[in-house]
Amino acid sequence: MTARSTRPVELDAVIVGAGFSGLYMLHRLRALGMRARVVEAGAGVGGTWYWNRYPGARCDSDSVEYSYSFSKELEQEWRWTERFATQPEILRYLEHVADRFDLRSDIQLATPIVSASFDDEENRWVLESELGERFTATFCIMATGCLSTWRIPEIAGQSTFQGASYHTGSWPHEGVDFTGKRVGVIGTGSSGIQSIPIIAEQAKELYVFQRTPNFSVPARNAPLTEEYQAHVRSTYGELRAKARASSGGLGAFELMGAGSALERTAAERDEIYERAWAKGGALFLGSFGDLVVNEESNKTARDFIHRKIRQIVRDPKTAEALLPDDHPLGTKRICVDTDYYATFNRPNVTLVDLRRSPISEITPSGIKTGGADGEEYPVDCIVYATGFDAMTGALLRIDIRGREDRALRDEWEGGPRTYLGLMCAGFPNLFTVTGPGSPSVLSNMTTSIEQHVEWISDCIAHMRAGGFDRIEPTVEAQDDWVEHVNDVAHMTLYPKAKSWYVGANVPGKPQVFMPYVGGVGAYRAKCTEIAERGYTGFVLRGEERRSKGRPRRDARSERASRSSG
Ligand code: FAD
Ligand code: N01
Repeated sequence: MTARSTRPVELDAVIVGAGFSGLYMLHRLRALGMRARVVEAGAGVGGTWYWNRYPGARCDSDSVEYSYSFSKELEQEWRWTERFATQPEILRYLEHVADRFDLRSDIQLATPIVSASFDDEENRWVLESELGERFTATFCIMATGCLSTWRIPEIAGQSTFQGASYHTGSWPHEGVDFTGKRVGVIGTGSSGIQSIPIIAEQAKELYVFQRTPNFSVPARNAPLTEEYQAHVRSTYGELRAKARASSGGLGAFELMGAGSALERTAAERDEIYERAWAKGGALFLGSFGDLVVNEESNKTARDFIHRKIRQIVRDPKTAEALLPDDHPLGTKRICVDTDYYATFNRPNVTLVDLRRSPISEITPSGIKTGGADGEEYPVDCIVYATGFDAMTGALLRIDIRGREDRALRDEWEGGPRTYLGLMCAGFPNLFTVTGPGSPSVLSNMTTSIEQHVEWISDCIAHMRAGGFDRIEPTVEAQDDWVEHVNDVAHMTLYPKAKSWYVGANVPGKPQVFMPYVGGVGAYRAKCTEIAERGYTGFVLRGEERRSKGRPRRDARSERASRSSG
């Protein structure tokens, strides 16, 4: 019997995705006594950390902050070993969370969802998997990830290549040994920059195909001492509270130089940049308060990094080719590396500058640049570090149909439209965790994920207590929010870069700045206020049932009564 002919699985809520978002969502909905199930395409839990197993993969938010805060016990029990945890360590953590909170029995793996349609009459979502298995539920929560749809660009001749090809976002579980191999890495974003130094140590020959140079700062990764860990454990509450109120979702974030970089002398500025460079990590962007809003200030940081690259890279031609110059610092995700620039001093590493001569084709035995008289680089393996169809990719791969059979793909033809990044008009009871229009990828994502998951589960609790069976934003509220997201973005330098934040990395994708740049603290306050005022901008259905005598608890009392892990 095929899966298609079986009866649908009936649930109160279906959650798509088993990463940080989906795991916590399941925990919260179970605490409300709901029948909930996670469906996940992968064969394991962990999301990003299940798929991205490339050499050097690790987080660049400090591990102690790149973690859940909802369970004090979990916080106290878990020991992170390094400032920036490796992929295997983060995956172990998420597997531990799945076990510790006994989540696995409600997680169905290897189940890629291909469609989700709203049945207006029944007030239920009907999801279908690739194998034809169906799930129906009142609530559907997309925890499908902002960076989960990896993409390989189309290049002529690709299918003729005789060697092995890999994408960083879908790395073989058994690992890849590059010893003695000639390797070509295409792409120099965060994934390329993390993996290149390690591949270079193994490979006989490494060619790095760079189209656009990126800004990278040293990670200064190090083991975490017992004293530091004990200090964090004893002050975790404070750290998390700061993270929730902060702009970027990190409690330890401190502006090194208050005010504008332009208010300092060149020597004072450099002293602060040197300190930030020595401290390591993406917090370099916090050297001054105006780096992402003032182009002249930004140029001072750019010039500092240019000087560093020229100091580190011995061959002047290679150093010049590595200098990022087409976008202000920070307007593409700043990269964090260990020995990236120094890797170009190795005799087995060659930088191929695609701005001088683009890739023309992939041949059976290598990568060719330029025209007919171009150069061919012979390789045994190709590593595509070419990124993701970010933020909307995973959602639009699913054929999502709302009321009156309207397709999300059509509604978002000109770019994503959401209210708060949480819901879309015309798609009742469908929630998105870290959807476009929320701070998401501009923040430490665990802080933003927890906030979204808690808001969604509080909203569902409010509905259940109040006898509401449907929630949907109004078109007006959504339009205002989309306009606000856009206005705030244009107060910054972010839209100046051809980044994946605006969809510029995917041919044909509408170019709209997708995340909300207004900051985690301000955004959180807005979401809370909306809920406390009875979900302004949303329409809740079921008032008539409430007025027939069912008790209604307001959002504030719901939140007070919610249980935590
Ligand atoms: P994901 O972890 O992406 O999980 C989504 C899951 O949904 C995936 O497992 C996917 O298979 C599943 N899914 C998607 N579509 C379907 C479907 N149709 N059917 C079934 N299942 C589906 N963020 C930070 O804040 N700090 C960092 O240091 C950091 N480092 C990163 C490093 C890398 C290499 C990458 C790629 C991202 C990094 N991020 C970082 C962002 C990271 O994606 C988030 O921090 C976080 O892991 C997202 O969790 P999630 O559960 O929302 O999504
Ligand atoms: O992807 P990217 P990523 N020919 O899109 C190049 C998170 N992350 O996987 O800039 C040649 O940044 C492309 O060139 P260009 C983090 O949020 C975090 O590296 O378009 N080159 C670019 O160099 C990050 O931002 C960590 O000109 C082509 C590269 O491929 C996000 O995930 C680690 C090409 C893609 O870079 C994505 O990072 C890893 C072509 N046809 C990921 N097409 C941490 O450290 C694309 N490129 C926390």
